Amino acid sequence: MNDGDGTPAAAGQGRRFGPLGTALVIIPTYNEAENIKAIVSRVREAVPEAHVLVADDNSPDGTGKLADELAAEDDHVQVLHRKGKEGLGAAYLAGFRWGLEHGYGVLIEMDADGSHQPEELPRLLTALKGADLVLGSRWVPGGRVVNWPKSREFISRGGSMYSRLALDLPLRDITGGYRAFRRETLEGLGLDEVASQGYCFQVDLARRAIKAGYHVVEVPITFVEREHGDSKMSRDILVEALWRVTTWGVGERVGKVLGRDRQPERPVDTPDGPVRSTEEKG
Ligand SMILES: Nc1nc2c(ncn2[C@@H]2O[C@H](COP(=O)(O)OP(=O)(O)OP(=O)(O)O)[C@@H](O)[C@H]2O)c(=O)[nH]1
Ligand SMILES: [Mg+2]
Repeated sequence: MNDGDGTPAAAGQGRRFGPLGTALVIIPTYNEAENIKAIVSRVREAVPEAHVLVADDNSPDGTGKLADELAAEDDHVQVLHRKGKEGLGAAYLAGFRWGLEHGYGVLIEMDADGSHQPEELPRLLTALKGADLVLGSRWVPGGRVVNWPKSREFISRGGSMYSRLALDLPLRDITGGYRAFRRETLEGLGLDEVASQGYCFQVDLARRAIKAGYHVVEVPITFVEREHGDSKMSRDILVEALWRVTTWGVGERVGKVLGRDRQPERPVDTPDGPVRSTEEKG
């Protein structure tokens, strides 16, 4: 399921995937005034046909206003102004809903701080032609991080490894936030129930995609540490993620022992593209 170089393998082989449609790059922002203009212009250059949605939580440093200026000059740029800081997960969920309502075929997660390089977007999109979900991955062969202290790398690698084991997921980078979803995949994940706090958000989306039987591919990326602005990562976010992942893992194991384990829903191909097929329907 996870071949590391973006080529379809295992679960995806033999499946026909529908055309991708227009892509929307969603960039959540909180105090990214130093970064927003550069990141949007890099996205526009790397994938000129894609649209950009900046999801700003009323940043005190005026990021939202700068984004408005970009939107006024460019009809491929939109801004979603949110009332106040509610966390990255909530901003993405609002961005996903906006993108689905507006008919986009691909929804992409990307940080504003330059850690996710827009120049790698074409590779993610190429991989998505043969997948339901593509994860930009630091921890598959060819993936790497630039300018990260060893301590940060240890926490990130450890967090992914712990999630992989606790949740039995065949993925190397489970907490990463550079991702491309087909719209049908997001529609099938049950966004209303996704845990929206901190790193749990990314783990929960990946977990739901695998459990639902979607074909998830990891593509190596070079993750670059932010140069400008402040990190929003905190100890509380890490502790909460650890607690949630443990709770999910224990819940799944207890479910298995009690025989409550459900078969995964599997997408089946039709001439119109992948469609959900569920046990209950039959
Ligand atoms: N809308 C919104 N965006 C947020 C919020 N928290 C973080 N973000 C954005 O989410 C992205 C990732 O946040 P970062 O602070 O870079 O988190 P990180 O990558 O784990 O940490 P560093 O790279 O060390 O800063 C950035 O674009 C942030 O501006 C929030 O509460 N609301
Ligand atoms: Mg960052």
